[in-house]
Amino acid sequence: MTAISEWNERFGIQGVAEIVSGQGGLAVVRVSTEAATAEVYLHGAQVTSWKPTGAGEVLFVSAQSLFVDGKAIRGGIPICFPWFRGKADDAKAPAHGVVRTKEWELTGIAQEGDEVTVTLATESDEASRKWWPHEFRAEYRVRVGKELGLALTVTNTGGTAMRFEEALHTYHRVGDAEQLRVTGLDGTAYLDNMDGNREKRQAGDVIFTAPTDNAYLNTTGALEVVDPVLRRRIRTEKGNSLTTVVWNPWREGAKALADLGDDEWREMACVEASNIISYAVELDAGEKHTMTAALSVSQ
Ligand code: TA6
Repeated sequence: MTAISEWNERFGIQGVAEIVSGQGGLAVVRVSTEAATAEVYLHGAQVTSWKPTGAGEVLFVSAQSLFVDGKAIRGGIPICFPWFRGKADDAKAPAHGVVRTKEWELTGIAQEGDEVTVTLATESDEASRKWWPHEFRAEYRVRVGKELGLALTVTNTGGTAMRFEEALHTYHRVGDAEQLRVTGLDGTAYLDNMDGNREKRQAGDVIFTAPTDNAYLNTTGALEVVDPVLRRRIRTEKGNSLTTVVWNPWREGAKALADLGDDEWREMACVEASNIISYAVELDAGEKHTMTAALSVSQ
């Protein structure tokens, strides 16, 4: 485990990007420029805060979240890989894969004008091989500015083909989940995970009236979380992502999650650029794939 002082020596940019000890003593990159501030934990390469100048916090993190090695942070942008939700062929495997619960390596911090790009990487290891027999390298670029640009590149470093699911499981901070709507999915087929993954078709915008866990299929379009309470729209433009997941646990789901406050379901909505289920990615040996998502905020 690299000491925080060493990370700073290698990559810190005084007054712009510093690595400090964050919650639970976990290392976090704190970025601050004219355009925005942000926090990126090495744990899970998880962005936990992004505030474009003039806008409030865009991401939700639970007050009950754990910040512990081996556990997932509840909020921000967890990276799900190489499977989504439970592992189809192994109920004992950790949900959402193996990279959100471990420390990634910080591989660079670069400033260009009022934008700062933080890069991190992780690779297959003994822990990942326990659940998944493939060799991979995952590289993540986080571009912090007026927009938040995310790029997850997965390389098959093994000798055989591999198939994986991936998601940027973005928790949007919202004023009231009961009053917002998600646009960009009208007419799209989806699998309803609250109803045995029955296939349905979206009519109009997504509004939350109950526990919602939908996987929208074969959709590449941009999405907007339209929030009348915070009077803002959070837009997501996706790249190389063929599915979108929309989730809110509602009252019941929040009660069932130890690391989410009973009333916090109201303050969050997950809209997730992803490639899951029948749109999982297949890579031959040596091949790589990049999925991107760019977030922006408007009134
Ligand atoms: O993205 C929606 C979802 O897959 C739901 O099924 C729900 O389980 C949620 O993720 C949270 O998963 P987690 O493992 O972080 O509790």
